[in-house]
Amino acid sequence: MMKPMMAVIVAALLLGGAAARAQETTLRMVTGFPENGIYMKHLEPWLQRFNSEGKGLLQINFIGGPKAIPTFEVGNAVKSGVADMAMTTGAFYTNLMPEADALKLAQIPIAEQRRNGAFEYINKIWNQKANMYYLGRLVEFQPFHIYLNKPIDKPDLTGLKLRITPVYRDLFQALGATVVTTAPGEVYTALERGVVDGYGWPIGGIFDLNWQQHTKYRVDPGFYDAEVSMVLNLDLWKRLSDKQREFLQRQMLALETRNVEWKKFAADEAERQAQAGIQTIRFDDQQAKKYLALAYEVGWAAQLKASPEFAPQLRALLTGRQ
Ligand code: 173
Repeated sequence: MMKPMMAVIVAALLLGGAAARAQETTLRMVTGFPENGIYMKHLEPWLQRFNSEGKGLLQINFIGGPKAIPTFEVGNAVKSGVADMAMTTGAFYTNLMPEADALKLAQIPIAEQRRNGAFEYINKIWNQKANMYYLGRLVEFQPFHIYLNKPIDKPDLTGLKLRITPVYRDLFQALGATVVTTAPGEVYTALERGVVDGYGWPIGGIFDLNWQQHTKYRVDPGFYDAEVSMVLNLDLWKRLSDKQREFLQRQMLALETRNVEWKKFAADEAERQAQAGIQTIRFDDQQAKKYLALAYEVGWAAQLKASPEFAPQLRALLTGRQ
């Protein structure tokens, strides 16, 4: 028989242990981007720190990339709760809500979006239409570019077939291209087989899957701003304790302070592309101005058409122009 005092201590330990375990929640995270790509690399030190500081409270278990859940299914997985959390981009879940693709059109940084009401408005839409809580944005300052294997001398893509996601569709089609949508994981094969003459991608990351081997030109200037964000299943968000939510938000803010790193990365990647023999096709000032104006014009026109309810306010908030 245990002595009474001993029994009390043992009971306290058991209860304490059970309580601590009950409080710790593990978030199963997936990504729509390649597992060994730059975005996962950027995230790795954050994940380590998150899990060491979050012991007993909140943990993240990285399940995997597109092999676990295909790129364009990641949004559905978070919406339904098959996954708890995802690092992905809006273009990968326009099947849930066309508004998802609007974040690429932001012309003010996420830090400002958190101050001017954009962040709350994004959450209003994301909650309602995708059963997601929008946690924050971990990629900024990464404009998109056209990468080609055939030269052009003006903003005209007539006769070219390009790999896209919804990010690039309206612009590339407005410039006369034929388009084919693929996940990042299928770009290399499409280039190698000559199925496409080029692709859209941000300034950084083309080396991750060896696309430089089949890339002759990059077109400047870049347009929009690549958005990669963290989203969470909304039911799960509601189930978390205040303490867990605060911790998660604090970690997200810490991650966002590292977004400035992408500026240097952009410059480094442009240099690396030049080293790899990729030539730059640069529109002259007048062409560039028209090209960028067209990019935003067709981008917002598509948003206004697909989402008359939310696009006007989203545009005001994301561009900082009322
Ligand atoms: O796959 C893509 O080209 C794409 O849509 C995207 C979006 C954000 C960052 C990188 C790629």
